[in-house]
Amino acid sequence: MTDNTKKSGIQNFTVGNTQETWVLYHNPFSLCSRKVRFCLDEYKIEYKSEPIDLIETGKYGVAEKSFLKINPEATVPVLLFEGKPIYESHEQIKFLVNNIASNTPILPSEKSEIEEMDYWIKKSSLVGDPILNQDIYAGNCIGPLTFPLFATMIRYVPLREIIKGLFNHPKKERVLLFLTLKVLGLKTLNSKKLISLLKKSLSNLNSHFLDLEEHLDKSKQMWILGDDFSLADVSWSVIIHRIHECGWQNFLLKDKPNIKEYYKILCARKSFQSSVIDVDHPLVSKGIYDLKKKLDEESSIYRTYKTICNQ
Ligand SMILES: N[C@@H](CCC(=O)N[C@@H](CS)C(=O)NCC(=O)O)C(=O)O
Repeated sequence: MTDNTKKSGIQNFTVGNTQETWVLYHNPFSLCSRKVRFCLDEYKIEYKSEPIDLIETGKYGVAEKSFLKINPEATVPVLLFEGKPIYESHEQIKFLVNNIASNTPILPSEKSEIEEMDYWIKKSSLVGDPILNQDIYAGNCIGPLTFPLFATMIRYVPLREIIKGLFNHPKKERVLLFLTLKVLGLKTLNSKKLISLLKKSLSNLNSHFLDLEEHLDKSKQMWILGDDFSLADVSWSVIIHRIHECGWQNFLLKDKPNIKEYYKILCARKSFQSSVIDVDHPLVSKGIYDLKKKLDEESSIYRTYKTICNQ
């Protein structure tokens, strides 16, 4: 898959002198980290876990000097293979399945199935600037649609930790967003500019979901590629999960019975539970609880959701 980020895939330098075959730098809340953890658990690959904080989970671990040496872009996940970093989660999951010994084949046997799998992986990826190319990548719609949850989580993070990002984080616009969310909370989303960004993200994600709904409806099978679970399912699962965390499911999935059923089956999968559902963080739980309460009470954020969804 080509993308417009500077570097992706395996790099030609080594980090530290790790003896481990696989090391994952990741965060409990990060969507792309969840994707790679799901892949590792699904295919029972042993790895060394290196948790890194995002500001949403308390501090800018991604902007610390030691981590910037591993990924100057200041993002997780980063997967190391024999000490060499692999960038971009869609590259990491493919690299993983191509480089492990397995008794049962992981990749589909037919070329056409591999192409189909790649189509669904690409469609669900988060590539480059998350507010661009949302019509190509469903993953790029997710950042803006997570703003409400960012707002409820960041309440619990000390202001000084966010300010530190102004000095050491390479992407200052991200820091400024979190500063605004910290100061204004959910009211940030009352701005016309943000409402129009969220409308665009929601409408783009809805189109991607309609494609998936139609595909699942036609195939009448359990997984995206049919009877066999694949990386396409790994990649879509975390998007549908995030939609539920942020309370968009009542708007986005109400007319999509096949995705709802598909997600139920995903949630029953042990590897999804161990790598995503059960990987808890106190600030994630608090943020989800607070946002859900506000939506259930039909307070002003609920009305903002309705405006965004044109309801
Ligand atoms: N395209 C990248 C996206 C990585 C990314 O944006 N990660 C987010 C968390 S999901 C991050 O680390 N953000 C750090 C920050 O914004 O400070 C991938 O697929 O791995």
